Amino acid sequence: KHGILTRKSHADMDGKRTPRGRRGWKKFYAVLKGMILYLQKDEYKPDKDLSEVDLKNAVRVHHALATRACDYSKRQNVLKLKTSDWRVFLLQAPSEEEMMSWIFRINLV
Ligand code: I3P
Repeated sequence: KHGILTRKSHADMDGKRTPRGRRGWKKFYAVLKGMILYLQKDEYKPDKDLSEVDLKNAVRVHHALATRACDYSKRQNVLKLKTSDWRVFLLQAPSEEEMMSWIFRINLV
């Protein structure tokens, strides 16, 4: 699965709140492949290697939990992703349908 996702980092690997300065929203081209959600700067090209930054932004979604971000109302179609290493991301999809589809697919991994 792939598509546009806008990401906000809410908590880091230690489970602590992501500090100010790193809590902004950023748009990515997201690709879910195997157990990894790649958050890439540019659209996926099969023949192109991922950049170092793209690899750094990749999220392991094995044993992660995706839910609708019910407690976040500033933006629409936002899902909450909790990873097995205690990170928390808010991910905004372009539509309700896309958000539901991402939640479903992430939780299948
Ligand atoms: C954050 C940025 C986010 C905002 C966040 C700020 O600043 O303005 O958009 O979240 O508020 O800390 P920075 O880019 O300097 O990290 P919202 O869009 O949800 O308001 P927060 O600290 O209350 O999460």
